Amino acid sequence: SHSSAVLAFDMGASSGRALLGEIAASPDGGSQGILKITEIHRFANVPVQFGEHMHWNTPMLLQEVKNGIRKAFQAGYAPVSYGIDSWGVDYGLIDRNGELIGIPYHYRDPRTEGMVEETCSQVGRERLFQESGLQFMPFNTIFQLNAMRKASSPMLDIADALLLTPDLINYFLTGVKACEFTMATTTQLYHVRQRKWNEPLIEELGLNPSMFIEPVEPGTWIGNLSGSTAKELGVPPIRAIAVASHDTESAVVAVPASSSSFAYLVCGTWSLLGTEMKEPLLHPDVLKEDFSNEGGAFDTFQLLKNIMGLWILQECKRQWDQQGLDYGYGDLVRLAEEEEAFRSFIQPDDLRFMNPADMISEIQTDCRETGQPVPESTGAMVRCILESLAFRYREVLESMERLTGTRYEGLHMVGGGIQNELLCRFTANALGRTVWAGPVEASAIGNMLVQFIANGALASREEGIELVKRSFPLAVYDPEADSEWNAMFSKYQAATRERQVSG
Ligand code: LFR
Repeated sequence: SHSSAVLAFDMGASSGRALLGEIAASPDGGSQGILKITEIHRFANVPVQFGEHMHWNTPMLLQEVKNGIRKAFQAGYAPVSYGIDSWGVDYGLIDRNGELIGIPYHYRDPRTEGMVEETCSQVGRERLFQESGLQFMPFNTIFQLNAMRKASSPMLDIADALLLTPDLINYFLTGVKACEFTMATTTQLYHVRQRKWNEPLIEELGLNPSMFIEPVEPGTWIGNLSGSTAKELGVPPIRAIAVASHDTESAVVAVPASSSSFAYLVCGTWSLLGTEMKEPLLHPDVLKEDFSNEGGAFDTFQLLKNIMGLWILQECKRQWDQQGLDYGYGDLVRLAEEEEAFRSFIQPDDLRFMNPADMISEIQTDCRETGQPVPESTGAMVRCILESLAFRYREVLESMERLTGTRYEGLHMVGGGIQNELLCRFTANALGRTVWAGPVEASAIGNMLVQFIANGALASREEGIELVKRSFPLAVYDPEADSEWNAMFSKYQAATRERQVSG
């Protein structure tokens, strides 16, 4: 029978999943289909420390993607294609015999310390912004590669190709070396106005321009599972589609907005707050406010800002888990609700929270240094993190409104982080605007939509959005009347004013 099912792999910094997507008949007998998603496989993604350096467990990631493909067929599904999206910026280097060189580094590896300053003094900060359009995150590919070069890494000498994470996994499944556009723009080595790799910059940094492969648009059919992969897994050689392989961009595809100008927050390990544009916005204020113009699907650019996000809470939870305190996220939220409100705040984007050895002490030290009450209990800690994030969202949304000259009615929140209902409620209150939350699996759904279009099962992005709206109900959070949130925003700002943020 004819199948239009697709398999989406969404790899996040803490877990990965394989979801099967099918356009199915509507249960109420309506004539229009709905998107049915089924979880096929889920796996933890735990970084590995090798001596001083932090790496991804890339062999495990490849294996788990294979397991996902095999399990889909074993469960009786027949996806015609698969696509992979993941976090940005990270890469594997391939030698001239086609083999992986070393173990891909994790973007939180400390070797990039000081590299933003060093690289900027070498090539110029304004120029770097004007050409790449990106926010200065210390882990951008440019800074990782410059750190390797400054260390005279012999790996660079033998590198023949650079493959960003989804392209790297695709290569070992298909034998095809490709480079997907949205991911390419996260490197800071892509020239956003010329729409090609920034060769002069690459050369000035002493890197080999021939490592960089010509990017393809999201929705490109890059090849099929190789004969050996298909045989290993006992599956047919299904199509490999380059989706919007940067997870943030896949998530944006699935935002169920009803106008073309909307504000969104992609909420996972990171919080990406942004809005969609036709062209990159390269005004000096965008550099000053340190926003990104990231390449998106369907010929868009996404003006957005990276906010440290739920990483801070994930790290605290990891410590509580290690202490044997068996809290689920539900427990943490309940403890936070019992605590006094607006006691102490952190600036989530302070680089001290990027990868501290002990997140709990880092927060406590920060509160002590800023003369605020120190959160001691678990609930107080969670409350401090969630309130601070919500106020940070307000700060960033307002700065985005100044940049675009647009007022946004509310905020679309998507991604795994919206399962934290307290965060959604706090956000609505902090903004004093409506929050529409959903879908949770935005990245996987955006990944599927791009595959459906590539395979001819959907005609357009607009059809895809309508499908999402019919299939996934939104949770609506309206700001509470007469809340103290508005008055407390200035307290947050006073407490965090002195703090250093990225860039
Ligand atoms: C979110 C994300 C962000 C990127 C960060 C690190 O998952 O992809 O967009 O800045 O991870 O790669």
